[in-house]
Amino acid sequence: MSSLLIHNIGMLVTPEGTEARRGVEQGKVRVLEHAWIYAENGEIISCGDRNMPITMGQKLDAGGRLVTPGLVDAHTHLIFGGWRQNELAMKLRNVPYLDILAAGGGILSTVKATRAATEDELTAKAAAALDEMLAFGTTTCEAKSGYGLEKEEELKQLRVIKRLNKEHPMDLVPTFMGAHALPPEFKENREGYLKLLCEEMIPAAAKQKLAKFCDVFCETGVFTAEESRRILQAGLDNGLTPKIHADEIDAIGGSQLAGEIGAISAEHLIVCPDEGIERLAEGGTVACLLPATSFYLNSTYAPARRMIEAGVPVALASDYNPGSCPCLNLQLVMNIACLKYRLTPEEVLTGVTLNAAAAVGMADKVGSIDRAKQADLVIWDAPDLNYLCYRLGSNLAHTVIKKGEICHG
Ligand code: IZC
Ligand code: ZN
Repeated sequence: MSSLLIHNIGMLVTPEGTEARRGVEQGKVRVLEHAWIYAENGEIISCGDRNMPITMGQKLDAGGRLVTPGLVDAHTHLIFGGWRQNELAMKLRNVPYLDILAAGGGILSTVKATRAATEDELTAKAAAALDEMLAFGTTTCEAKSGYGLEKEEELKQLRVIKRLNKEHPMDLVPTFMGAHALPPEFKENREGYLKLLCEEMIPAAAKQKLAKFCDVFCETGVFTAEESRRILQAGLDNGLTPKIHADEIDAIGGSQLAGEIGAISAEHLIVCPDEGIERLAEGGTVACLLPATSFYLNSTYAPARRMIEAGVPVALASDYNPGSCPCLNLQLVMNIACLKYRLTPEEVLTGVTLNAAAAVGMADKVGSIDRAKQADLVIWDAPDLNYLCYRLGSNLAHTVIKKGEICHG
């Protein structure tokens, strides 16, 4: 048996429970001062601010620092070849994201680079990104395919995710996103690609147990709400839980569809209409908001406060991808969520831990410092949660612990 006792914690802050927190509950967190956490075999046994257990196992002095659950990044496009730094000059000339895509750039240029890369190359590149994420305090992350856009190429990306989940300390949750764009081969044949997705690609990903979720980019010029419904229904028929990129640039019915089809999460929601918020609340869908993308696209910000007021659980994620958000730092996401969404530090913490875990179906295992959850923890170079949300641009992760083992710091 291995055990770990973290003592001399200045402040322990965590949401509680195994389900997403919504409404005023999103802002209620447990706070313990002068605290300790005891873990055995990678699992949290207890925590408190008195009666510290006496143990012969490993001891770690937190030096009076802040400790929170490990962060959960509920939305990443982790696996890709190449980069898109050439798009920066276009952005500065105000060329819109969707125009770059329509001209065969954007996602489609990453598709080219990803198809050209071997599984080993994609694995090495993504592993380096995961190292960086861990160093910033992320201990679980969702990862999407979506730069293959053909059966074998999408399965290749999903196999990389599976391999990294085994080989890297990070927990990865795989999402099939073959419906990320219409591949160039099907430019004149939308129906052909929809059939391929629904009848071959989704069943293959599900049968090979390479994906847990099915996601679709519901957007002007990409997939319509009706096409998205068909794709997500095919996912459901094959045992994949729906997720949806909705209302990122245009509101074309994605958030309404998310609530109606019972998606576990809806992503972006930058221009989500009131009716969409209502459907999300009714469907119990987590709003997975990506504030660093709004910053990077120089767009407006999702109506996060209205969502919380309407009882929609809000999660916050990085959207790490080579186009609209080449950023994997969730600390920066937390800063932007406070300043631009006007969320409180407590609401933000819940958004990057428990609600993010719920968005990827992992809230029974990670996302809070609760008995029987994984001992995924971050010791921060910060005295309290306010400080963590207030400092900008530094990496404040001092020690990152994954399943009771120190993996960074
Ligand atoms: O590669 O541009 N929005 N998908 C939907 C993305 C951004 C990723 C990309
Ligand atoms: Zn995305």
